[in-house]
Amino acid sequence: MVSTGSTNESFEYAPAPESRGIVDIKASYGLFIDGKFVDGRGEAFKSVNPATEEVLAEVSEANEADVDAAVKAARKAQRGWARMPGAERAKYLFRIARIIQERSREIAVLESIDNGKPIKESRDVDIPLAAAYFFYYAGWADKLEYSGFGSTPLGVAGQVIPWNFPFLMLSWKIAPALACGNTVVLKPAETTPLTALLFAEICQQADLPPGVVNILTGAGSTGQALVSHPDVDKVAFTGSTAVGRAIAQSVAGSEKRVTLELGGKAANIVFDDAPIDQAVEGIVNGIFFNQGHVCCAGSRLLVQESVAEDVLERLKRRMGTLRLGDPLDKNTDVGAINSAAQLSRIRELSAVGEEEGAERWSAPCELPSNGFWFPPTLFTGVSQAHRIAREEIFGPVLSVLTFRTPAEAVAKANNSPYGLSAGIWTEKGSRILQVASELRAGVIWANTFNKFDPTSPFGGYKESGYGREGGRHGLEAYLR
Ligand code: TAP
Repeated sequence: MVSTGSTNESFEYAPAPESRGIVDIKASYGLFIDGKFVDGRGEAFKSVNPATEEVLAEVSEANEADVDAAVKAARKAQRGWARMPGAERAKYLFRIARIIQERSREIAVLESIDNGKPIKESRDVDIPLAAAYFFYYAGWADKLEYSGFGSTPLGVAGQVIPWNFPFLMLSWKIAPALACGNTVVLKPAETTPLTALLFAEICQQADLPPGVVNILTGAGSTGQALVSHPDVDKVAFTGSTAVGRAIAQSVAGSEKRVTLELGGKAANIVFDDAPIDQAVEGIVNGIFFNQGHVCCAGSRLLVQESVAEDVLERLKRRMGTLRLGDPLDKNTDVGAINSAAQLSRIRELSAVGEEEGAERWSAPCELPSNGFWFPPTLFTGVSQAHRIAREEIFGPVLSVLTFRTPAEAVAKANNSPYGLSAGIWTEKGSRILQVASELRAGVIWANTFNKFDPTSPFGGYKESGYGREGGRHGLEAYLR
């Protein structure tokens, strides 16, 4: 039995783990090039379950020669893929979407094992959304001339994705690229390669022509070799601002087209007329969903001074009821931190917060002895100059600041090098429109947070990158 550490009450509940019997994790995996699995020429690396530190599998690392082979396969396949009538390409995308739905439990369990995220999130959010992106872009494949961006594909896309939403990010990248007639070489993150390799099997199952999708596992050097390969026409990257900047420099002066989806430090703004209990749910969802490993996480709470005490009291009470533990347990709200390296980054920045004079409060929950864990945490007494208010922590850590007027809220929200997303909580529709028009953020939610939809474009301003993914706008990145 597991107990929650509520501040007011504690109760026990029976574990309800999802069976991992549905997944078949192989001892070792090769690279997926030209429709086949082949051994990589680099050194193999291990993928680890972050909740237990169990080694799951040995995975091939692609070196430069492997990258070259994958790009050649994608180039060879591209002409035929682009010439295929859009309605035929759509059939493949629809087929992939349906297979994702059919195998959704298997993909969700594998994602939770490899990534550490709660099964209720991979099962109810990541995988259904991934299927939805394939369905949505399948619908565009034969209607590109109505997109407003032409209908000529760019060619071969080199795509590099992070570890926080491995399967969902893959779908954001691959679905629009294929719909537009491009072929792809995709590199998943080193710590979460397994669902991308399962996707390679799905491509085989869907009879996708060889070379249309190639999956190269590996570390940063594989990603670097991919984005700097001279025969790649388009680079699509999601990850940190530092790596995004390096990529932008490396492709500058070439004809490659680039989209960068980078970090964020979203303000979640709560006005005094907001329904407080709903806002508290939104704050919790904003920062503790996926352990805060979310580029658009509401990591800065801006709360109006007159209700700050009430909001914080209710927020702490709610945080005390969050269940942290086994990602495969259907009751779990907060899973494992994805890697030891990420855990030490979260610990380091949290220690800086305390050194800078902010006050730390963590939910009183028991942390498992194995694996990588960090309790849901908030900092009060945070000022705008503090590093915890400026830098992306990318973990379950919330910085709380207060404001008195809407103008001050907007000024504080915009006082960030990032501009990816924001949340507004108020009863007044006019205030939502006014504040939203003044915020420099690519995505703004009102009285909700972290809602995604394939029809809606997503992307940032400033150091959060450029280009949009999703919706009709997402086609622009893959058409000439
Ligand atoms: P990064 O270290 O930037 O890694 C992202 C991907 O790039 C990984 O596959 C990584 O490989 C690869 N990579 C590393 N160095 C590279 C290089 N020099 N050239 C090409 N590829 C390289 O970020 P992360 O730690 O995985 O992810 C967290 C960051 O991503 C956060 O800042 C977060 O905000 C951002 N993020 C943004 C979004 C959007 S949509 N804006 C979405 C998700 C995440 P390895 O895994 O082997 O290092």
